[in-house]
Amino acid sequence: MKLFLATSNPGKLRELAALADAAGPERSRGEGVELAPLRDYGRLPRAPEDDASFALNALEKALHYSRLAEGFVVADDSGLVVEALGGRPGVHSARYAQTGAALPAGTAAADADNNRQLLAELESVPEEQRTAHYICALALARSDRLLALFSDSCEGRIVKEPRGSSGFGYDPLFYFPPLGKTMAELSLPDKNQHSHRGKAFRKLLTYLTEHPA
Ligand code: ITT
Repeated sequence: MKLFLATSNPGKLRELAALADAAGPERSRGEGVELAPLRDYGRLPRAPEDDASFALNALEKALHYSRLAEGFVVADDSGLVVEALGGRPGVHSARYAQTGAALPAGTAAADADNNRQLLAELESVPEEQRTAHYICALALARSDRLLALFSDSCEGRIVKEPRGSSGFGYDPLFYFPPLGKTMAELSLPDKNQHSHRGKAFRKLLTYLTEHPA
């Protein structure tokens, strides 16, 4: 079964592709799940992404691209929620640095800019109050019809200096206590085993097994 991924984020694509490979054919009635980037994604009109929740954004994205492309479309909306910051960056995780002083107006936020912004905002926050979690919402749609929504989270803490070079986004700052490492110090299979995205994707696989096309 083929699923088209509506994302421009190479980190998400890498992780989701590895998750589909790891699932193997036995997870979906002998067919296997094949993921492919949405054709001509860069040339399609962008989906609105201005909702107040990850779930609504994922649903909007999946629905939008399912109108423009053939087949099953999966959209991922995800981000980092930091308790001491009242839930920020939240749904604005990809462009967090644009909201602060770290970037001149109109400049796209890179991961390093976002991480700098996060460290600056948490500068005076003590370790025990630096709790955070990642959230991932995955929506499945086809031909202008929403089929399902899956979401999950992953709990951690924001460290004071970046560590590790794997992963993407906030991973060098996101410490995962059960493994004693930041997400950027984990191998891809280890991150996928514990991450918000890995857990949400496995729910999607279970759904596909139970609802064969
Ligand atoms: P698409 O909308 O094209 O999928 P995007 O990067 O704009 O790409 P989002 O709006 O969902 O996607 O924002 C996700 C941001 O949240 C991402 O850019 C990271 O900054 C952060 N994020 C999400 N999952 C993460 C993860 O597993 N590790 C680190 N950062 C993550």
